Amino acid sequence: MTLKLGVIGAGAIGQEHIRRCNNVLQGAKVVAVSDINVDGARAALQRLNIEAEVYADGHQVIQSPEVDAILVTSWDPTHEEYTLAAIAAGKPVFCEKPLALSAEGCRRVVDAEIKHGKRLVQVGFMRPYDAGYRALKKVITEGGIGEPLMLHCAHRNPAVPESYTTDMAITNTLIHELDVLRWLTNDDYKSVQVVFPRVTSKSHARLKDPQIVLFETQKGVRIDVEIFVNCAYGYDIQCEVVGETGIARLPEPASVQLRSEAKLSTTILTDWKDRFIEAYDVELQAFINDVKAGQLTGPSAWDGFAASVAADACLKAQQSGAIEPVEMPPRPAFYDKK
Ligand code: NAI
Ligand code: ISE
Repeated sequence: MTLKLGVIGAGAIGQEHIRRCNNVLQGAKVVAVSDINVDGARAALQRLNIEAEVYADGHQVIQSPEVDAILVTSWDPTHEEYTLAAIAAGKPVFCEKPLALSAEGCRRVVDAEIKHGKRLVQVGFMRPYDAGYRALKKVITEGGIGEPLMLHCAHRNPAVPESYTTDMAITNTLIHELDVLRWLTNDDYKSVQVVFPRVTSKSHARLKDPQIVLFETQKGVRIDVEIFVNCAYGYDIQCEVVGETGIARLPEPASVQLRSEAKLSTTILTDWKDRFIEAYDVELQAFINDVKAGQLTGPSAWDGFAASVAADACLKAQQSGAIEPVEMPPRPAFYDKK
């Protein structure tokens, strides 16, 4: 059986996911798309040479009897509403990060899913599907560097538009680390502080860039994450784990080493689409397979909530300059092994 997908939001990642679902992955097909920019959605489908019904309202996609499962790839503030509507319709939903703009919003999704009685939500945290992060986790889990003591991380984008604000460095960008570092270390955050270095001249009026986010975890691990979204030179994701007996680093993406014109060089990628292209393929194939098998296993609404609890504390720390607690409630049994 081919799983019929409805996609809400046909921008950058929406188009990428439509392309991969129809041309790369197995067992699913996009049959309906919606975007507030209807003409843009039509033009995108034409460019991709894909035929699908186009709707102006995302709720029409959710309600369509032709659609079995939903992908939410619209702007961050719309995620909660569409995910709640998909749960109300009893349809599985893959929601891009963040699940909602606040922990409160994520909690509403968690509560709705628990009330429904079965997992319906997967959050678009793709890094746990990345081969490099998986290899790093294996080293840690197998004791290759002893117990982790410190993590040094960086999340660098070449540039962001003027619509990107200081808080989005947390809710839109750091949210990936907030999820993947919990998964990597099997630990939870205890407190956080945000430090602002000198602002780059490449930033905009409403964005303080870069930022350094400092965590202490429940096990006492110290983590620093640099978020630098106008770094100018490329798209660069770094993660180094310092353990009791050694250091493990996230591998760099494969790149030919070039000796030319008296220089030794390798290329640095410039776009998240290329950096995580395989991870996106694997996460969405897992979603499709799991929906067909009747049991979701990927990043859950609870993971979305946990990341947003930490994000809320980071936002508070941005404002206060102080060390803020991260208060994570216990996980409901509903999310055990689900
Ligand atoms: P984008 O701006 O290129 O595309 C968003 C699209 O959503 C636009 O076409 C816009 O018209 C549409 N839209 C906005 N409100 C809508 C609504 N109410 N109903 C239907 N369509 C609506 O943005 P981009 O980069 O594609 O990001 C989309 C989402 O995906 C964001 O939430 C972002 O955080 C997430 N994302 C995740 C990535 C990842 O690495 N997992 C990478 C990039 C984006
Ligand atoms: C974007 O929305 C993503 O999710 C990318 O993975 C991230 O690197 C970027 O900072 C976000 O704006």
